[in-house]
Amino acid sequence: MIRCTLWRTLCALPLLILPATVFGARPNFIVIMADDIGFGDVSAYGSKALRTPNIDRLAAEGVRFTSGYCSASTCTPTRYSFLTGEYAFRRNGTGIAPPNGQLVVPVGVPTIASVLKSSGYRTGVIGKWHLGLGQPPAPDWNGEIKPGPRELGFDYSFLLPTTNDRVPQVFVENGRVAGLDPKDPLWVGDKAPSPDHPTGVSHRHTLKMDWSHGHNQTIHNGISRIGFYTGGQAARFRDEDLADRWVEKTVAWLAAERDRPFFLFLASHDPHVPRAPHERFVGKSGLGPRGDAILQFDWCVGEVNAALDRLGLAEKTLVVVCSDNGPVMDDGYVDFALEKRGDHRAAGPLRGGKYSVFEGGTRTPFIARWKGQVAPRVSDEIVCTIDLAASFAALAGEPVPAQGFPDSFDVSGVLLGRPGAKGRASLVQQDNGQAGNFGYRSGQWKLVRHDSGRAYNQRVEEPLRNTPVPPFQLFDLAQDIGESRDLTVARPEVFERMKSELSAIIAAGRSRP
Ligand code: NG6
Ligand code: CA
Repeated sequence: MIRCTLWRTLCALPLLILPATVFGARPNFIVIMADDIGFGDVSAYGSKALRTPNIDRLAAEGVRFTSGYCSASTCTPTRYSFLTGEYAFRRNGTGIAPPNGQLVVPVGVPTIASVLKSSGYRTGVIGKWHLGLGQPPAPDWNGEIKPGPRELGFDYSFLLPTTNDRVPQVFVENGRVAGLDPKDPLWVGDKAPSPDHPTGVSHRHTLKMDWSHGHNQTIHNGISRIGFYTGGQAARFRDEDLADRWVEKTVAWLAAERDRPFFLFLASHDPHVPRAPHERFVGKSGLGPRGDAILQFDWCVGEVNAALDRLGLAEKTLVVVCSDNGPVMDDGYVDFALEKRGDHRAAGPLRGGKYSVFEGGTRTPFIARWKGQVAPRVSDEIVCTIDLAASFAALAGEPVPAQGFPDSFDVSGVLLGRPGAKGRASLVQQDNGQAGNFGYRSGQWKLVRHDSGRAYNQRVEEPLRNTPVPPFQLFDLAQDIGESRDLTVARPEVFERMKSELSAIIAAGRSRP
C-alpha cells in the first residue's frame, strides 16, 4: 500500500515540475503575417495617419515588441526561416521566388508545421506562399502540385502560390488549382506564349493601374504582372477579393478545428503591390492604395479576433502579428504611395525598408497575445519570426529535433510576457540574400555589412534606388535608432568584436547551441 502511494507520487512528480503549458493547456497558435508592413504603419506603433484599431487591440491585450524582427528584408527568405528555423543565407535559392519556381524548402527538413503536427496539432496555411511549389521544371498547374505545404507538415493549405504581382492569379487548395476547368488548362511561363499576347507594354492604355518598373507582362484584372500565363479563366480571382477569401477560409477552418489543438499560418498580401484592396477600403486612409491596403489588413486581424471570441478560442490561442519585411513605397506600380504619404513615416524612426539590412528592413510591428495568460506590456527584448519555430515547439511541449531549427531560439517566455524572461542576445539580418549584405544586432549595437558596396532603399521616403554605402558601419541603437552616426572609428573594439561575431555565426552553420 505504502509502496503504491509512493509510486503514484513519484509518477506525478514530473507533471508538477513541467510548466502548465506543457500539460493540459497547450495553446493553439495563429501567426498573422503582413506583407511589407513597416514599423511605423500601425497606430499601436505611433502612426497618426493610419488608425489600426484591431491590431492595437491585440497590442493592448498582449505583448507589443519594440525590437520584433523578421529575419530578412524580402519575402521568400523570411518565410523560409519562419518555417525551418534556419537563416535563409545558409541555403542557396531562397531569394525572391519566380512565378514558376519550385519548392525551396527541402522535404524532410523539420518545419514549424511538421513538428507541431507530430505533436498532435492540426496545421493549416492560408494566404501568400511564395516559397515555390512542385518540382523542376515547373509546378504541374493542371494536375497535382507537389511537393508543397502538405509535404512540409501542413494538413490544409489555401494559397496564393507566389505573390500577386507575379502570375498566376489562382488559388491552390491542397495541391490543386481551385475551380480549374480542365477544358481551359492553365499555362504559366517566363516567355510570351505568342507574339500577339497582350502585355503591359503592348496594352498599356487598357491598364487600371500603370506599372513603374517591371510588372509589364501578362495582364489580368486590368493589372499587368511579372511572368506570362494563359487559360484557367474560371479559376482566376479578382485582386480586390483576396483578403475576403482568406478571411472566409480562415473562419471556416477555425470553426472546423476548434476542438483540437491547431496551428494556423495566415499570410496576408497587404500592403504588397499591386495594392488593390476591396472597393470598400478605397479612399479610406487618405494615403492612397498603400494606406487603404493597411486598413484592409487591420480589418482581417479584426475578423480573426472576432472569430476567436465567437468560437471561445481567444483564451486558448497565442496570436502573433508580424510582417515578412519592412516597407517600400513605389515597388513597381504607379499607386502614388510616396506622393500621398503626407507626414506618414512607414518605417517610423528607422532607417531603410524592404530590401535593406538597416533596421527598417526587418524591424516591424510584432505583437503576441495569449488572452488572459499575461499582463499586457511593451517589451524591448529582441524576438524574430525565426524564433517562432522553437518557441511554439516549447509551448507545445515538443522537443526540437537535434538537427532542426538551427537558428531558432525559444523565446516563449517573452512572447508570454513573463517577468524577467529574455529574448535573443543577438540577431543576423539579411536582405534578399545574393549580395553578401548583413545586419547584425547584438544588444544595443548594430553592425551593418555591405560586401556589395551598395544598398537598396536606404531611405524609405525616397524613390527606390540602389546607392553606394560603406562596406561596414556601426551604430549604437540606444542613442541612434535611425542609424545615422557611424561609430566604426570611434568604437574600434566594439566594431572588431561585432565583425568577428557575425563572421563566426555565418561560418558555424548554426547559431542555436
Ligand atoms: C521584386 C519586385 C517587387 C516585388 C519583390 C518581391 C521588380 C522590379 N520588383 O523583384 O515588385 O515583387 O520582388 O516582394 O520586379 S516580396 O515582398 O514578395 O519579397
Ligand atoms: Ca514582403
